[in-house]
Amino acid sequence: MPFEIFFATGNKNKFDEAKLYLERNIRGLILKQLTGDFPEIQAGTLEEVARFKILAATKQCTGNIFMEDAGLFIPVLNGFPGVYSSQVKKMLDCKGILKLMEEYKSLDKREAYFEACDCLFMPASNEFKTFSGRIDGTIAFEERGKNGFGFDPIFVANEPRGNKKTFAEMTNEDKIQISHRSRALQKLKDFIVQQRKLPA
Ligand code: ITT
Repeated sequence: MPFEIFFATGNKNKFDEAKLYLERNIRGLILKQLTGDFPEIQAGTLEEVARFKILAATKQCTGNIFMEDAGLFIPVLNGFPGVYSSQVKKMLDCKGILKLMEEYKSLDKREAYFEACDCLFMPASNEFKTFSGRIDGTIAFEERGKNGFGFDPIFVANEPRGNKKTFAEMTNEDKIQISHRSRALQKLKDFIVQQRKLPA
């Protein structure tokens, strides 16, 4: 039996990656995008932001729904841009991050990770569940690649072993094998499969 889940996001790239991953991994699932004006709070963690964001969306949609807050964290910059990634992308963009990283030449100082936190609400279980995923890597020395979105041109994942490509040089297909988003969605998938008693 086909069933629907809504992903409330204004970001088409995020939606496309999630659709590719979830429709392949949950039999019968149709992922739909719900666009709208969902206010974000400024909070200390992705989970707090994701939990807040979904409240407005559940007022507009009575179906199964999830939202995501994600960001790029750079330890040498005390986690910046982190929960501010969306605004920082608009204001500084990749070039601004590269500028901030100029004084850090060694790869260990250029360590970074992407993290995603997805918050799911299923009316049948009447609870909010969160699922997180993370991918470690480094900040490149220049922007490379045309695919993806956001900080993809400056992020080089540590996987697969020996990888030198930025996320923007990978196809969506390659990115979803390792990304923070698909790692969070894998946990969300396991929960849905168990809730709906679907074959895994
Ligand atoms: P919605 O809130 O509407 O879902 P958004 O683009 O604002 O869309 P987030 O707040 O989750 O999404 O993400 C914050 C920013 O972090 C995002 O705009 C990107 O710049 C960056 N980001 C998150 N995931 C990324 C990814 O997989 N690749 C590159 N940049 C990413």
